[in-house]
Formats: sequence, C-alpha cells, structure tokens
Amino acid sequence: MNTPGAMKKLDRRDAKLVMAHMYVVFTCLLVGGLAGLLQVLVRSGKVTLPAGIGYYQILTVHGVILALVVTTFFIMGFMQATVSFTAGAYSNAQRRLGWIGFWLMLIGTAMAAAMILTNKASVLYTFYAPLQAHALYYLGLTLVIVGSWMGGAAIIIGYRRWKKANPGKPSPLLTFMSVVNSVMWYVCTLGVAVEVLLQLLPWSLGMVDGINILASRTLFWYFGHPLVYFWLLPAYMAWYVVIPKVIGAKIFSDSLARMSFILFILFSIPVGFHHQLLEPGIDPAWKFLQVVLTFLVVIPSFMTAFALFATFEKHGRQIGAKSLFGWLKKLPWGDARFTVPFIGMLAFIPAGAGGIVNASHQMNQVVHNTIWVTGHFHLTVGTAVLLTFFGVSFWLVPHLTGRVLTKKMNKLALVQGILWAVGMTFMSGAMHAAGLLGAPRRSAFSEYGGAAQAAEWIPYQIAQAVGGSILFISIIVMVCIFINLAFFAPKGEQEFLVGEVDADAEPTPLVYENWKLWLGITALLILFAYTIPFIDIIQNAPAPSKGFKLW
Ligand code: HAS
Repeated sequence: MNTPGAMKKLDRRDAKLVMAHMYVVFTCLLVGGLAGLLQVLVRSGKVTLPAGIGYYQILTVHGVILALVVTTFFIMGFMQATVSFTAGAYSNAQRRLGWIGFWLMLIGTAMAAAMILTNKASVLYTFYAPLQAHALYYLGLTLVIVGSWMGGAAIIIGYRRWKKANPGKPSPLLTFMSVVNSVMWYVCTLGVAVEVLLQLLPWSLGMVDGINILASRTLFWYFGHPLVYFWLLPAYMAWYVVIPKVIGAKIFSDSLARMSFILFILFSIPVGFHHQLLEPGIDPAWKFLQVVLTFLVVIPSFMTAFALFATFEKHGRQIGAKSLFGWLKKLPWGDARFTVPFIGMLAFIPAGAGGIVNASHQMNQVVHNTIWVTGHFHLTVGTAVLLTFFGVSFWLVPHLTGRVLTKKMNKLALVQGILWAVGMTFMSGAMHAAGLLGAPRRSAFSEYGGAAQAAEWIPYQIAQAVGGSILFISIIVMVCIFINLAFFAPKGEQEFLVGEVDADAEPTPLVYENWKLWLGITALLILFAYTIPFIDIIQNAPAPSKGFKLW
C-alpha cells in the first residue's frame, strides 16, 4: 500500500514473487558461467575435464542454464514487476498464477538439471534429434514452458483489468510491451510443445522407433527464432522506457516503441528456416521467402536504434550539447544503471550486423555451424541482453528489497560491465575470426579433424579462453553485487524507474491494441510461410517414418 506523497512502490507481495525469480537467476548464472569457463578451457586444448565429465555434458549445462533458465526466470520476474507496477498490484488470482508458474519452472529446471548432471541428457540446449535425452529432461523443459505460460496469463489478466478500468486509453507502455512479449511467447512455444509432446517424448519413452528429424527441427526453429526475441524484447523495454528515466530524458515516441514491438509479433515467427538454410528437404523457394521475412524483422531493431539515438541526442542538446556528437559527453557515464546497458547497446551494433550476415542466404554457407555463430549469440543474448538485465537489477533488486545501490557498489558494477566488455571482445571477436577460418562450433579440441587446420585455430582458442576467464570474473563480481543488494546494502528508497513520454511526441493511436488485427496477420504470415513446406516435410519423409510421418 502506498501513502500519498510517498515514493510509489511495487506491492510487497508482488515484490516477493519477483525476488524469488531473481534468486534463481543469480544462482544459475554462477553455475552456467562456471560451465562456460570449463568449456573455453577445454576448447583451448590445455585442459582435460576430470572424472569422465563429457564436453557435451558441460556444453548442455551451459546452454540450458544460461540461455533457457536464466533468461526465462529474469524475463518472467521483470515483466511481472512492470505489470504489477504500471497496471496495478496483482489480484490474489494473478499472484497465485505467478507463484504456480514460478514453482513449475523451478521443478522443471531441477528435473532437466538432474538429467544433464547424470549424463542422461547431453543433447545441448537445442535438443536436436537424433540426439536423445531421458524423458525427464523433455518433461522438465516442458514444465519450464508451462510455468512461463502461467506467468504470462497473470500478465494478460493484469492488462485486461487495466483496459476495463480505463476504456479508450492506451495501456501503460511497459504493460503493453510485456503483453506483446507474452503473446509472442504463447504463439511460438506451440511449436516446441508439439515437437516435445508428439515426437521427442514418445520416442524417448520407446513408444515409437524413430521420428521425422526434419519435422522436429522445423518445429524447433518455428519456436527458436522468436525465442531470441523473447530474450531481446525485455531488454528493449529497458532501452525504450527505463534508460530515458535513468539519464533524465523523455521517451522519444510511445507510438514508435509500440509499433516496433508489434512488428516483432508479426515477423519474428515465420523466419525459422534461416536456421535451416543448409538443410536438405526444404524447397529453396520457401527458404528464400523466410530470408526476405528475416530482413523485415530487422526493421524494428533499426527503429529502436533510431529512437535511442534520438533520445540521447535530444536530451544532450536540451542540456547544452553543441557539436555533432557533443551529446555523448552529456550522458551519465558514472551511473552503472546507464553505462552497463549502454555497453550492451554498443555490442548490439556488430551483433546485429552479424545477424544480417547469418541471414544472407549465400553468406550463411560460410558461417553456418562454425564458431562464428557462437560469437554472434554471445554478443546478442550474451552481451546486449544480459548486460541490460544486469543494469535493470542494479535498481530493481534494491527497489524490491528496500535497499540502495551505494556509490561503492555502483563503482563495482561499472567494473563488472567493463570486465564484460573486455572479456567479450576477446572471446566473441576470436569466435567470429576463427569461424571465418572454418572452426566448427560445438566441438571439443580433441574432436577436430585435421591437426594442421586445428593448429591454425589455436591462437583464437587461446584468446577465447582468456576472454572466457575474464567473463567468469565478471560473473563473480555480478553475483557479489546481487548478494549485496539482496541482503547487505543499506536500507533506503530506490525508485522503480519508468520514463515519461516526450511532450512533443504524437499521441498514441489505439490501433496498436487491436489484437484481432495483429494476431490475424500473424496467423496468415505463419500459414503462408510454413504450410506448404511442412506438408512437403511430412509427405516426403524418408523411411522408417510411416503413418502421419511425424514418426
Ligand atoms: Fe541471431 C543464430 C539472424 C538477432 C540469437 N542468433 C542465432 C543463434 C542465437 C541467436 C542464439 O539468419 C544460434 C542458434 C543456434 O544455436 O543455432 N539474428 C539474426 C538476425 C538478427 C538476429 C537477422 N540473434 C539475434 C538476437 C539474438 C540472437 C537479438 C538474441 C537475443 N541468427 C540469425 C541467423 C542465425 C542466427 C540467420 C542462424 C545462423 C546459422 O547458420 O546457424 C536481427 O534481429 C539483428 C537486428 C539488429 C540490429 C542492430 C540494431 C542496433 C541497436 C543498438 C543501437 C545502439 C545505440 C547506442 C543507440 C539491426 C538497436 C549507440 C551509441 C553510439 C555512441 C554508437
């Protein structure tokens, strides 16, 4: 309950729910980071894993824990915080859904982790067939997704309640953005649910002899590309709405932000083939169509870059910046809540350029399945997104625990961000370079084919190990900051940071909340991009597939 005049706070019960997510995030960050460190050391050829631990086992721990668990828990926690704060405290039903979702995700994580740690699920985070895992691994990941659906339902209920109470008004921007991300998540997770429930689980339980591999990969990537935008959009929420508040600026345009989010719903899903450009069995014409759609999904990111530059420049000039880039000097470089996410934004420029290379049909042949791709996603999710999440936690966690980020911790947070930038420059830079020389991804040093070729990659592998070690130090620093903010920082008041829209911005049209329209177009685009190729994949499945040819 907030008293008039006092700083507005997140409902205490909702804060507890969000904090529960944060404990999981930072515990898993440490485990996943350690697995990452072991991996770069093994790849350098200088270290052998003890006790018969396999390379693919730690690679699976690393990918599942960091790419699937840390992200999903942070995103569900952050989005629920923004909805409770901007659309009103959760009702008991919403809170119950939030908690059920949290526990389902946690039980699912524990099940999947147990299977990976006992080496019964060394199938990597993409769990491609014909690699087969224990059924409990698939069930565990299913629970993580079902749990996130519960959290998504709480978000949508909050949104609907706000709309009912405020007819004819655009919803609060952060709530709208959380709803968009949840809607996208519902639509895309249907693909992986079908893959797991109809293919992988029956196969893992021995109910069918084999499965249609191409269908399973296609269902996975129908989900897999929007998955990366499920990670990205919460970072964009912070870039559009939180960062202006941190630097004392206004949000450049509410409408532009909403439009870019809507474009992600439309274009993020019918593009999964750009992960399968080198796979036989899909007609090149359909691949070409999805490449074109991939170039369309780049547009909302360009819009975001434009809005950010506009925010920074306009604000800088308002407070006295003169020259072309004078506004850069006016940014609050000493504030980790700005600088750490800003490093993420900077990294997203080469990261996005790399994505465009990946998506370019012919160039994909050079980089596909090389460690270039690993370099790409360490810049995107591993830097742009993760550093933004860290930047958010520097104010969100103290807000939730009723503490403050001290000057000392702020300095440490800046050190953490800089360490990350240095470590990632080494690691991801070397990954991109080695990838261009043909170094494969997902391979331990001992598994490389020609020794001469491997020798050519060694300097890059050492650079990756150096970078990876620096990144691990940065993770330790981050976990220390979290522990401080959660338990030891001085008590005090930290504002929940939500920016206001610029008075010059055009009013927001209500069409952005015409869900029938956007979901209708989304369904049409998905049907257009997938129906015929999927029928082909099913009809032309090779033996031993039979019947419906999913098996
Ligand atoms: Fe990607 C593979 C294409 C974005 C993650 N991607 C992956 C994989 C992951 C991943 C995890 O087309 C590996 C999957 C696996 O395991 O196999 N990706 C793209 C494209 C984009 C893109 C076109 N990816 C992301 C994001 C990710 C992510 C975001 C995670 C969050 N990606 C691909 C393709 C593959 C792929 C192929 C398959 C490769 C293969 O062969 O296997 C685009 O969305 C990128 C658009 C981004 C931009 C940048 C905009 C810049 C901004 C920052 C502005 C900065 C400011 C500050 C304002 C156009 C918004 C500046 C201030 C100054 C002072 C300068």
